[in-house]
Amino acid sequence: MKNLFIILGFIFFLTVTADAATVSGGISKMDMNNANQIVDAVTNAPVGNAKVSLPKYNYSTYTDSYGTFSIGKVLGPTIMSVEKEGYRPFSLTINDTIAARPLVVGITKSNISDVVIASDVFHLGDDNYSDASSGAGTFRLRSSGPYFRKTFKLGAEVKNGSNYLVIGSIIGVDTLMARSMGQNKIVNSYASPPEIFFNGAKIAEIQLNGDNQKIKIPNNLIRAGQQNEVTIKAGRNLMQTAYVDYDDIEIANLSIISE
Ligand SMILES: [Ca+2]
Repeated sequence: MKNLFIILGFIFFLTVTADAATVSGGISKMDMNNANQIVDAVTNAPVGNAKVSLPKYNYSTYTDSYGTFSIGKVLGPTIMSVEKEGYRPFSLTINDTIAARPLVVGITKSNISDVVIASDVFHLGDDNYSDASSGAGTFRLRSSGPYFRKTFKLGAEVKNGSNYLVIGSIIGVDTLMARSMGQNKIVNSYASPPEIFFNGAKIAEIQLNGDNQKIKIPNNLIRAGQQNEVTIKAGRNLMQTAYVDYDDIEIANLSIISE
């Protein structure tokens, strides 16, 4: 009997963990009218006329005055992005399981110091990738090459705060860590992580796929009131030595926020 309680306890624990996983990335579930809804993350008020897009399906729609919207059937991991004037661009990676249930997504008002570097989805790599990759099936765009580079101006005041590069969503990262976390089904190889550079200095490596990854930008690298540059370099397949095989990835929404 005692063993049965232990087993039941273990099952309960697993259930809680599985539920917790579905509410990560700013999503929570609600039964209200069984509808998907966009709300203000602070006030919980519905956000109407927000644009919701699934780039993979070439699909976009706008929320109604109750903030509700519908999306069709989704297969595999898919980036969903939300745009609304006055709010930070938001994206999250959904799949068939998540899309089958009502989604409530909280979005956050933008600050005057926010800098949107890219509000769309872009593909880095060489368009040569395995069906088992954590992004395969989701990739829609042709690769723009192994690098992304963008120059933008930052205000003079940003050095007063903490500054972060925020990656809205990233899919297709096939590092050893991504593989060990079950993010892809590749058996025989793995890739080096994509590298992030700020004004030429490496500030991060991206080991995992996911939403809203925040990377701290050291203030000493920032040229306040001047042009600054972000570079993202795709990783490489470390098991392919005959030629360079970049790890194909897609990124949605790139911005800099100051807090
Ligand atoms: Ca490749």
